[in-house]
Amino acid sequence: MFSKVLVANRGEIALRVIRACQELGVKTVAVYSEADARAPHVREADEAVLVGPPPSSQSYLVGERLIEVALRTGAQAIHPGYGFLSERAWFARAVRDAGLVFIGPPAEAIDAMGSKTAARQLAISAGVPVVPGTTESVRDADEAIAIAETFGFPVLLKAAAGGGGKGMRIVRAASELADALASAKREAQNAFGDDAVYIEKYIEGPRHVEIQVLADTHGNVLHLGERECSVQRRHQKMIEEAPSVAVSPELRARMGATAVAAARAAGYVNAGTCEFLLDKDGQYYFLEMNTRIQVEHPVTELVMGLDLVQWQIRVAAGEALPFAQKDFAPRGWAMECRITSEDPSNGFLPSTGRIEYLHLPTGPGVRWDGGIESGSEVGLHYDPMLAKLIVHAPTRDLAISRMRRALRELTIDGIETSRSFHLRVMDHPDFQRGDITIQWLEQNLPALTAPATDRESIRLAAIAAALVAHEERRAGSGTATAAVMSDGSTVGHEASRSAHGPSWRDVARRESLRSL
Ligand code: MV4
Repeated sequence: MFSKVLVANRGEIALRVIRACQELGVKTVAVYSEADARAPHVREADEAVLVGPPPSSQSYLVGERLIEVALRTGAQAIHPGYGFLSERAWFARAVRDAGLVFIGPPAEAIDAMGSKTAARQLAISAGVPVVPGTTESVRDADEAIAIAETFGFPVLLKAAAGGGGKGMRIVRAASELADALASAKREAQNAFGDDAVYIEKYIEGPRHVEIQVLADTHGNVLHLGERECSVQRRHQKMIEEAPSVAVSPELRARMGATAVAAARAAGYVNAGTCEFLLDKDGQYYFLEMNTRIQVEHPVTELVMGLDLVQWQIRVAAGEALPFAQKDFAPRGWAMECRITSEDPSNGFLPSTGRIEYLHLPTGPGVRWDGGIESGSEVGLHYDPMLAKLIVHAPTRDLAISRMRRALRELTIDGIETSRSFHLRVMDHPDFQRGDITIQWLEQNLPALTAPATDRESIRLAAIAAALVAHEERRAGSGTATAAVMSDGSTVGHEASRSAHGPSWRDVARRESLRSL
């Protein structure tokens, strides 16, 4: 096993990796930007090294500097987390060339899956079902129309270098194709420096279901079942669960075998995820493979009973997986809500400021993977995801009630967050029935994001506003912002503090508990 690992990331995933290392008896080196000098991942690591100014292009993305730090501090391996350098083949290669271990797949496997057309080609040759379409980029609109007519409209234009929805265009008729192709190419060129675009049949109203795979360097490739990730907005997942209501044990076995075949074809090692579309008829299609640990890995950990990040590290150190495929069947139900610094009632506008107060949910079946604490400054330099609230319960219904309970225990004051949105989802009958597709969130935005107007919420808002006014008078500083609650449970923004006695927040918490 390694004696020291450099963690090339920040926020909740840096802490997640540090915790895994601590439990394995591995020392950690954190890296941080000037904006993160007081971040929890810096404090929790055994050592921490400043790598640059706040913009990630000058800090977390400067691969050569991170490798230099690893060599200088005596780390033997680098864990990239997700985002940043995690899926850059050149970085995986540079780490290896420096005599270090990249805790992730071989650079060749990242390359193989990085081009979406190459990944489709690979999938097809491995017998993996893909959406009807091309494995070459289209030359011009005439060729694209001819291809589209072989499987019919609507079709989807996708960037070959893409992923995550950039450079995608739905085309519903031949007459729209030329314009759509031109704009998809423009967007692809701007986003990826490559204007290659290919064409697929557009699948209407599917679910997004993905399969976790785990492979070692001894030829063992396992799948760890599915995650249902359909609740997403603009390609940003908001809620994930495992298992999926749409996946039977028989379908899980088939999709799992498919994911294993795709991973084997790519020479995959370490943790990875195969993304599928699952249509209404139970047909599934391979989309792409994410060659990293994913944000939503905890729901798989909870239902499958293993620590994926620890296994990433153990596999990277050369250990063989001691499991057989038959050891894995999901136990109970796990659900994750992404807590972001975005204001649901304001178009999910990013919210910035200081986290004045943080109260975390605890109790049975609750897990918090976070990167924030009271006093954290939330800015605009990095991703708005602050933390993940994850629950595990015997059934899906019980997981939903547990999530609702945990969300109500959570208080984050000082910035707006996605908390109230998640409560709305938990209360929505479509979600409770599991009747959701990748379009569901965006089709139901008003109901999921409008400010609350019921009597109880307004009464609570009035109580909180009165308490804020009281606190302002007592502190003698009239700078507090209004504490109008949109969801009946947040009690506003603290702008003044008192060293003595209960704060208005404590009083508000008691009052709101009484009136709910
Ligand atoms: C699709 C599709 C429908 N039909 N391909 C979105 C990003 C990239 N991973 C592929 N994506 C899609 N590809 C065909 N042929 C719909 C999507 C899609 C989607 C997929 C997964 C999760 C969320 C999504 C949201 C919108 C569109």
